[in-house]
Amino acid sequence: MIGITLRGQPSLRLSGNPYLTLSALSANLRENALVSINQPIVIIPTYNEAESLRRLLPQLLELSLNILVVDDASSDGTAQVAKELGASTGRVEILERSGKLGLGSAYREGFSKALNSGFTEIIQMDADGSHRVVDLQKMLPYFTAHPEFDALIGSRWIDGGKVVHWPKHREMLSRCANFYSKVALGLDINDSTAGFRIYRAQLLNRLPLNQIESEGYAFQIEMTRAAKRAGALITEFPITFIEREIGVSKMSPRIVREALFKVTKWGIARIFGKR
Ligand SMILES: Nc1nc2c(ncn2[C@@H]2O[C@H](COP(=O)(O)OP(=O)(O)OP(=O)(O)O)[C@@H](O)[C@H]2O)c(=O)[nH]1
Ligand SMILES: [Mg+2]
Repeated sequence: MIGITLRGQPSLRLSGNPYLTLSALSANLRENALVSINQPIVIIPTYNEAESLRRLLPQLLELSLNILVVDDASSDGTAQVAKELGASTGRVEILERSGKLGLGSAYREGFSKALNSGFTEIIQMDADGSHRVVDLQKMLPYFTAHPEFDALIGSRWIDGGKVVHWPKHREMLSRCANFYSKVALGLDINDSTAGFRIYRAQLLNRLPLNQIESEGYAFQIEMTRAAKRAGALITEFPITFIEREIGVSKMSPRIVREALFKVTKWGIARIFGKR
């Protein structure tokens, strides 16, 4: 356990991350003096989400949390917007990558950075406004009050959950994909493709993150599967998911094919008892 006092800030206490080094912590503190690892961190992957981020970041910054934007060289100035909005707060960090490397790899890098910095509650959230801050305000206290859960999934497909402004075919696609994953993989989760989640660092530290290789929806399913295989207790919390109003979806037929192919492959492996 490490205690550090910084410019009159309360002592930052750190425990439970075997990979944390003092130099990683001090680098983090140098970069961002107001970051407190006692607060959760929200990882937001972005690709051309400047306008959406202008709406989302100010709302998130109303809460006591830190933000890591993982931007893949967006051409619309997303990283610049994140820098501008976060500059005065000291609670927004931007990981700028060289090109569009995929959602899965953005989260893998974001997780690794958050874990190395010693954060204990790590949130995943889309930038496009589909995931509401008002839902996060309910999810976080619930998760904190229930330490028995290793992860929480903001779910559209349980009682109380819903989607707004989705065309019927998107709803059918999501419902079918989730039903197929549930049955084929025995996941016991109704929304394993959801990207609105909270993980405890203890769980992420136990997962073989460098072996998770999916990039789109399949990434969320693969993380759910890996967490279950690691014995995680996962709870689903009802959310209202809003179809994006601005920007362009990065969902593509290739991403749907990846999920279908991988779930089938994992399902067959499960039947034949392979790891
Ligand atoms: N860094 C990074 N972020 C990405 C990439 N692809 C998507 N994202 C971000 O991941 C989040 C989810 O992407 P969306 O395009 O909204 O995809 P989706 O939510 O699955 O699909 P829709 O329901 O159509 O919006 C958004 O914040 C995107 O900007 C990528 O290759 N790299
Ligand atoms: Mg979206």
